[in-house]
Amino acid sequence: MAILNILQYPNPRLRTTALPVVMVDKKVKQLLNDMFETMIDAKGIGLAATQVDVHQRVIVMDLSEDNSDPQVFINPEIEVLDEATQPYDEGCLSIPGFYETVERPCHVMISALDGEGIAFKKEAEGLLAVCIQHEIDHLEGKLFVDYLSPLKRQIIRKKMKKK
Ligand code: GNR
Ligand code: NI
Repeated sequence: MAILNILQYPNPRLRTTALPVVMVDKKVKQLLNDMFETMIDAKGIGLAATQVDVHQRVIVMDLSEDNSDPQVFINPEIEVLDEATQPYDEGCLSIPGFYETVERPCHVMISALDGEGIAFKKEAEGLLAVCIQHEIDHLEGKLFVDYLSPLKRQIIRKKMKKK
């Protein structure tokens, strides 16, 4: 196990598009373990491989209080089930200290492979729906600040560069 370095905005590597995983082999399982350890250490509820500079479609998540509910999503896709959106104050381990409200569809169907490479589908609402969309955005090189006004994004970018 290892704690991996989390890329910080505005590192251009965060804009890389991840490629699908071809086979869930030992190397991918090692990555999943390292990503869980990194996410827990950073006190996050989710982590996309893009954030640790690995450009494969891999996400880990744990929405429980005590890290008792680990979830893996490999090659995830979502289908929007309801165009209605919900606002949520989002944060990101790649943009620490900044929280802004983002509107996203509130009801989606997730299709993915689990940590053993088995395909599954899961309906998501609430925090799971918010988080999976935030993480899939990372895999496509997108960040929550991209939903903000250019002015707000520029302010966050400048403050992050100062750190
Ligand atoms: O830890 C995280 N919290 C969070 C809060 C609201 C909306 C999304 C998130 S995901 C974030 C971890 C992270 O950066 N994942 O990419
Ligand atoms: Ni994030």
